Amino acid sequence: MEKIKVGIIGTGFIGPTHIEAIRRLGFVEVVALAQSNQEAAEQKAAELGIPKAYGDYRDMLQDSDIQVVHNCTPNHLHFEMNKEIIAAGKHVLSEKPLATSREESAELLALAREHKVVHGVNFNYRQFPIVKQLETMIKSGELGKINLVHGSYLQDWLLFDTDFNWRLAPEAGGKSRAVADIGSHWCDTVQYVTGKRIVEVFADLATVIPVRKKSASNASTFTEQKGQEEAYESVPINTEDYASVLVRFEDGTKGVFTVSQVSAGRKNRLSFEINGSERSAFWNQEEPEKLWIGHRDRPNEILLADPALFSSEARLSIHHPGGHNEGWPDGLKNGMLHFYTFIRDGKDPLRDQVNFATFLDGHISMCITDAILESHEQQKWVKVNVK
Ligand code: SOE
Repeated sequence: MEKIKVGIIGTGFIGPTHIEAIRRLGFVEVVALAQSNQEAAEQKAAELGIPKAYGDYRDMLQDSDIQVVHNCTPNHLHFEMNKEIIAAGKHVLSEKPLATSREESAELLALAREHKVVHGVNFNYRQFPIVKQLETMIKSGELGKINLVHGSYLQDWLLFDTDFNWRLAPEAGGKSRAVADIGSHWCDTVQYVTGKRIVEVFADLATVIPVRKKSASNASTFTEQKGQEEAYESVPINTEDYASVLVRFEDGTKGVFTVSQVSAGRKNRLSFEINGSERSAFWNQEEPEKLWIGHRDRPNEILLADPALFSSEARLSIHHPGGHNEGWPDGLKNGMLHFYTFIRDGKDPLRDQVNFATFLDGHISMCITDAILESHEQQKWVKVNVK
């Protein structure tokens, strides 16, 4: 059987992780990548062993060999590029957030449906094996009636004022940062696990570091900058480092979550606890193989594997940033597997059931993000308006 042929746009932190996950599937092959210029594209393609390199993604969209395109670019490019990918008749797997507003994500969902292309969003945490296990346990009533859902998604890679990345600037990252970047994962994962949608939010946001020092070099995600001898430019920051959000689910279940990118020691700690009438469950992405059920009576003290804390020799043997343990590549592979099996089996995106996050999930996520921003601005409960 012919392999499904894929093109990737963007090869920063996340693009290569898509390529690696796809390579773990036998029936899909990455045949091309696109970057902002021909030289960079050729260099990356040689490094990653990809046959074709495009200096302009629009040329790649004309390539009739390619059936599926992954959009792994910075957030502000998602909307326009996703539109063009769909218009070119390609199936699309987009990075989150799907767009930078709910108006844009609604347009993308409608367009993908109209063109009948398979559409996915990389909400990869719902693909962890144990998260799936918890979803089936809740569905079969093992936890009883779900009363409370609470947790957080904490990182520390933006803790120092010398930490800088494109996500900090609204022009590239969008008007929301921590909420859209990682709060979106938290909401998607708990909605998936509980099978309930978040319908109302009350939010409090903060920019803990209002001015940052931007160095001349362009730091990529999770790259440490502190200690480098460089000239810095002071840049005012208008996107949130932190948010706490009260949430109400469609059946009245209540919850709350905190997101932060300035929490020392927390690398990629997406965690949630679900309290049901019979049992509770707790999961923490940094210990992906453990699902806690029942009662927990003391805090963890764990030194997490983190390349930033390793010697330069040891660093060569660790392939993902701190907190991206064994389950992370597996979850990503599962997402690719479900997405590509759907395409390979010729299933209908308008009718057949999917087991990966689609543009509808990406749109719901944008609606929640917009409601959170509005709630913070107005200091009141705001309904999540999914149209
Ligand atoms: C940076 O905060 C980031 O890479 C997110 O953009 C990803 O979606 C998350 O999985 C890990 O952290």
